Amino acid sequence: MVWSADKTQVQSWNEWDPLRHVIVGRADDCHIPPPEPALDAKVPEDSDMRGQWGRRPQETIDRANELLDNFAAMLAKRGLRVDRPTPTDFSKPATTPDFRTDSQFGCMPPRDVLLTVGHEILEATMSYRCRWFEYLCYRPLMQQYWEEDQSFRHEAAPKPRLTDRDYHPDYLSDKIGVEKRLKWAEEKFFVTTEEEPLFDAADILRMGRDLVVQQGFTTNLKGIEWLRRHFPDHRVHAVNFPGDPYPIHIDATFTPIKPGLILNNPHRRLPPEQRAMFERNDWQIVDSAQPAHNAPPPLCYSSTWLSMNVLVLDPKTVCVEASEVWQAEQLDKLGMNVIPVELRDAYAFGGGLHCCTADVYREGDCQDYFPNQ
Ligand code: DAV
Repeated sequence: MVWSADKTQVQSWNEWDPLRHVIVGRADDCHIPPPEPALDAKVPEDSDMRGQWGRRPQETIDRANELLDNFAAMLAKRGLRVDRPTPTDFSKPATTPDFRTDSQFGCMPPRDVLLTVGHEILEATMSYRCRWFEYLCYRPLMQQYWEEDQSFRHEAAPKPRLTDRDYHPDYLSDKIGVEKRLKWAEEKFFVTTEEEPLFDAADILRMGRDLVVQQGFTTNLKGIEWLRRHFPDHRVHAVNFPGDPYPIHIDATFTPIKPGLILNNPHRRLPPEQRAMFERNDWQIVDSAQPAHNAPPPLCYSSTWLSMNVLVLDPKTVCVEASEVWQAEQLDKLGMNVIPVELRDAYAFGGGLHCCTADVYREGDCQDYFPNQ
């Protein structure tokens, strides 16, 4: 099928084929949400965010929006169609019959919420209470795509209850210590329980017929099983990364660049038995370069490894955050054309270049990159 900018088509099977249509998030009205079990487990114990919540300062919102707008404009200039979400009022509490939390979060990272697989966009269950209603920011776009593309399948995973039974109480302390966290991660003891299926879309890598899904704080085994039954034509692989004391989202840990090449965070290596599938199919798993920074920017949930959170535009071209010189150098040496994009002042709003985007259309069809299973 030939892509044209005037005709909406939803399609994306992987993380690397030529990207033509994309959603870029916004920083408007972003809040630091009040404490809640799953969120607290992710905030590092020495973080400046502990105990803080409320609307982020306006000048930081304006700066983040400036960077996101520039990124969107650069993509548009390269001929991509770029859509933006419609922020809701994140100061409002999120309330269901099962829980209440006093504010919501934002809509900077569409990658966390929307999973595009082929002609389908699936809204993830999410696993934080403050993010339960975030899909609403994308509904105007989903409705538009649904009207304009007869093949588009708009799906939503079952909304979770998110009662206290979804979270292990052992994680409700800010004095666990990194050593114990690493031991728990190794034992696959995460903050979320197996009460009901839970997943964030950013825990999933799309690699043609194969979906690679990280089990961690935001995605549990029932979530992975739900995906397996929902995508019966795919092979769904559960992976985990024992070196990560705060495992949420796979996109600062394991980053596919093109068929046959994937970067792995050297502090969070894929366990040997899980590497076999890649090795059997001649995929190279390369240790990623070191981040350029020793610490994340202020009031940021994510680690310095957002250096790896790159956006692949096609198998020869990749967007890398402008200050991440080591990551850029490595990708250049691996034969990629690197486009530097300034985004660091927006990291605190929900992540890097991969997080703040979601695929609507990539060229190419569904291929089998792992015929030797
Ligand atoms: O390393 O803090 C960030 C992932 C954001 N989607 C990290 C993971």
